[in-house]
Amino acid sequence: MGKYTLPEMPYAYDALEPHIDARTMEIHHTKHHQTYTDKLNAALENCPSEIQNKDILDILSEISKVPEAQRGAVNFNGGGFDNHRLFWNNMKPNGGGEPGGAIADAISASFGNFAAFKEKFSSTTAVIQGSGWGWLVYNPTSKKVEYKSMPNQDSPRTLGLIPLLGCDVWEHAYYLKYQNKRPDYITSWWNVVNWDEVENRFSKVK
Ligand code: MN3
Repeated sequence: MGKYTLPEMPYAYDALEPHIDARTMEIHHTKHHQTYTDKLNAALENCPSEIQNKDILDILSEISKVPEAQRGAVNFNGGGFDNHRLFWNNMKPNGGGEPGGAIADAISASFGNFAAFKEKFSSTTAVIQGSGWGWLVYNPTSKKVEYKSMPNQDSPRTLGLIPLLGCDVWEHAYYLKYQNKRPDYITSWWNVVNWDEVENRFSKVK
């Protein structure tokens, strides 16, 4: 039994239909997320105890402290473990729409208005080469929310950024329903965004 276990889904696999199909959600959770979890545990078993005893969020934010032999595996699988648990929770059935409150004000301050943010997020995430994620992050240095594309499973935390909203654009996230049409998946994904969760994350970092 490793340190980390696969988090439970906060809703049923078919709850995000028709935007994200049940089969994709089931494979994504039970196969992909499970594999990141298992491989994170395996990589940590080969790390010194001072690494093993830290929380994965602290490990990711100080990834250079992981011994070089394990750093790649911890970065990839630790990022995959954390990114996906954020992803499940930053979606919900009957989501979408526009945020309110402080996160809405922060988005307008950084991007001009919500429509401009949505356009920037969608168009930039659509053209990520290969596999990766589009993120709305909080930058503690600038004290602003920003857009950030990340390759593979690299966590925004490894750059000192706090992830607020992530869109997984690995093909495994959409290929069964959307095939090569990543922009169509992203357009549909906005309908399941859980803005309450994004606002909740933002409230903790300010
Ligand atoms: Mn994924």
